[in-house]
Amino acid sequence: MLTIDIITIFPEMFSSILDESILKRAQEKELVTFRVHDLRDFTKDPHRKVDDRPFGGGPGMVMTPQPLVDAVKKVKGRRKAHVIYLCPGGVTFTQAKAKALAKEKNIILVCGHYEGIDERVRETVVDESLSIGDYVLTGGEVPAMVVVDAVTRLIPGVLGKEASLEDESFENNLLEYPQYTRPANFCGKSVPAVLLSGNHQAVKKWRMEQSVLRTTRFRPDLLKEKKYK
Ligand code: 4FV
Repeated sequence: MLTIDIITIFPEMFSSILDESILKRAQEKELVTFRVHDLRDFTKDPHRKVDDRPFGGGPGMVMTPQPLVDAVKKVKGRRKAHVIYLCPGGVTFTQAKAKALAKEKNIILVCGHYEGIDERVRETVVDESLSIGDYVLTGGEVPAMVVVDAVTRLIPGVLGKEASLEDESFENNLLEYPQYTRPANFCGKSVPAVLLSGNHQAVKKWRMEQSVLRTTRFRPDLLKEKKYK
């Protein structure tokens, strides 16, 4: 079973997403364990401080190494765990990375804040830095939630049988085909006839064509990575 530990100065931010819907049920089905840790519980600073001014001057504050390093070591204990720091400078998080992480036994997510963390934390306890995209957020909590959600739903048994992981976006580096549901006619807009034909072969062919068309139009970069030349 996968255990995901999260180290943050805002532990309460996670209560909402971890105690709802699919993530909640995944815990109830003992398919995954989430543990959220308050970084301030690990600081030796008498005022529970976890940040300080940057050496070399400049704006903002930097997260000090002691609380982060001690927190990761304590949370890890004697277990083998994959430690991830969320930051804009990290490797871009993708579906392929989510699939790889879903096979791990223990993941520790480190959430930064302010201008980031003391570099010696990376050198000491971080295995990998991940970014959810080329923009700057106020903290690593939202990126950590993105990773938790994308990874947990890939754990076998988390998504019910009705949900298929087979032909969703980024499978085969293709965007997903258009979806339709009742009513067949909505505000004068109908549904592509092939989807009402009952001809599964024709539906499968149409969906692949739509996926390639959409990917070509909206994400040609994905095709470059794939053999659909
Ligand atoms: C981020 C991202 C991100 C940067 C300063 C937290 C913030 C603050 N993390 N993907 N994009 N982090 O913007 O992962 O420390």
